[in-house]
Amino acid sequence: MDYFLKNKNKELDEFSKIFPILMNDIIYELEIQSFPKESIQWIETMLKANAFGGKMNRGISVLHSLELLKENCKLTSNEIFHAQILGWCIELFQAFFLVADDIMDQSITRRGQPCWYRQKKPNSQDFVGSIAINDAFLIESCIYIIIEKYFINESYYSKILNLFHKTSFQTQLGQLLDLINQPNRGDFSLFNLKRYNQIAQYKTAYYSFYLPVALAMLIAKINYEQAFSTAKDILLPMGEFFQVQDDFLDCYGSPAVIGKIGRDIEENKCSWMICQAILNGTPEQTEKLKKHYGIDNPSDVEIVKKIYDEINLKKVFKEYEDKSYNLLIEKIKSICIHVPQGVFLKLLSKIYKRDL
Ligand code: GPP
Ligand code: MG
Ligand code: MG
Ligand code: MG
Repeated sequence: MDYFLKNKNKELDEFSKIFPILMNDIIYELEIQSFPKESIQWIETMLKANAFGGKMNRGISVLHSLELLKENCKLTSNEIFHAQILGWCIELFQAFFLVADDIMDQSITRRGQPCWYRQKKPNSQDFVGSIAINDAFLIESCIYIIIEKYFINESYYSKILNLFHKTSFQTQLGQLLDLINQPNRGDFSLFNLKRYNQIAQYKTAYYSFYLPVALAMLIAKINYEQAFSTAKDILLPMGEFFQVQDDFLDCYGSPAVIGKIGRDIEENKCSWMICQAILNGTPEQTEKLKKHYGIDNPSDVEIVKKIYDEINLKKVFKEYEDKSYNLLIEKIKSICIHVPQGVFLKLLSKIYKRDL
């Protein structure tokens, strides 16, 4: 156990070391365009605050997947470096989404700190506020600066670009559905698992699970389409499973551990919890939920959580978690033809029974 922990820390240390290199690349872009030092400071503070300091699970997964894809060959230092850079591009992609998502969800904290839009500007008493919208765009643009610098001469350069563009579109579509699936408070007609799964797949699964593996496959120069669709068949349900955990933790997770304070009830979200409450509750419980769900007031939230407890959603979740885990294992064992099973098993092992 100690060995694995040490190894994990060493891996994350190695991965973390790449971040300042990429920051310098971005800063250099501003310097050669004679941007004033305040803007350079802003970019530096903003990137550190938003792209650094997460779990780095998505980022490190590119290298993990590449190692498992090339099972029997030792990776070259160039391949490792490429995997780490693309890993950081996913971390930046995630930061771009989270900065914007926290504004849209009116969230309070992220990774144990106030959300970026709620932080004070450097050397000022004012809040970052709506500048965070532009910061989200800037973080996204950094991805393409970095990809151009390190991949322009690679045969798969345009494939990486297409993959990021397509994944961005998919995530934004998921976010759209997440935001509009709540037309009127108290109207539960759109809260069902079919709609929920589509939201989760688009807003989370493509960028969090398919993207890291697909990028590793590109570095490994895997060309056959079938391999990518096989990976998708496994990774999209895995991403849905991850989002269900996120929704469960939004309600029952400890803010000190997850670093964020749940807002799904207040924000009237089509969360897995409310879909399950509707499925498992009595008509009376559903009526009561309709009265109190989606109100930004602690006593209404309290009532909703009390009904969740009465319905025993913790048990419903536990059963779901075990069932989905077993189904995913079965799926991995049955349809892996082009990609080693280890790639998927490793990802699944990172999220099963997670508490953050
Ligand atoms: C997670 O939803 C989904 C995203 C962070 C994607 C956002 C996409 C954009 C195009 C902005 P969530 O709101 O449940 O995440 P969290 O619980 O971390 O706030
Ligand atoms: Mg959110
Ligand atoms: Mg959201
Ligand atoms: Mg959430």
